[in-house]
Amino acid sequence: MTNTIIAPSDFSDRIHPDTICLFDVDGTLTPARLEITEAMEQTLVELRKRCVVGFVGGSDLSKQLEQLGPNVLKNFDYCFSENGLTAYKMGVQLASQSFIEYLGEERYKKLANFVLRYIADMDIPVKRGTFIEFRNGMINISPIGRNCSHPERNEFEKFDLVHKLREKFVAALQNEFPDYGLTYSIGGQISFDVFPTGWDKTYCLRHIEHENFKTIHFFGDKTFKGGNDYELFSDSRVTGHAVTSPVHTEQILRELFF
Ligand code: M1P
Repeated sequence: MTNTIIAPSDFSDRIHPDTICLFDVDGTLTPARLEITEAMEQTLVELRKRCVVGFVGGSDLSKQLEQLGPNVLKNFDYCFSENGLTAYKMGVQLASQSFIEYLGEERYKKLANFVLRYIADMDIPVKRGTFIEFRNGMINISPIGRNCSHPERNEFEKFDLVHKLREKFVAALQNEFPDYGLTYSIGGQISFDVFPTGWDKTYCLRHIEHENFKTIHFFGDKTFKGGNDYELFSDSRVTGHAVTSPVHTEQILRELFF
């Protein structure tokens, strides 16, 4: 891939073809793990007449299809799932790397065994299923289990705020696997993501650097240090916008583009 010369795309149908807006999903385009509103959908349709539009989420594509709708690959110019480790441009999948290729089966097995033992010893009010979700570019670890209900997820989040279960879990992993070169990112309510250091949301910029966009806007709600939007928000190539809700995102878009 490194020697391939990729020509910039023609986005000349846009008012600002050299501007791209990238959006985090949970808390920025939609409420956490919930669906996009019609108003936001309409805003994005109008925005796409003005500039190039993409999302960059920590979740995998299946969750983004639930939240952003079944036509997500058509409705966005760029779809970056798992921080861009699964990437689509105009509906066509782009080449990427994988977590298991990076780590190798043996090292992954040790990590998974440690995680499952750690969770088995955790005393929390509710445990459900899918404690490790294996994705292309990362794994996602959840002490309660990913298939808990929505009320259970909200309860876990409150419980974790008090007991700092995820923070302690991450510290234990850092201590156990100091040489694995992994980053642990608490981006949502019930889990944390684990990926090779550098494969945070800035990874998605690798897919667009040849386009030579003059302005790259990024909107995210977890832009504080330690949040999973922090690295992209503070990247020197990016104009970052910290938002507090999807409504806030729309408000900033109106000020910038409409
Ligand atoms: O997009 C933020 C996070 O959303 C989910 O987190 P949780 O289920 O804990 O709320 C996950 O898909 C996670 O990978 C992602 O970073």
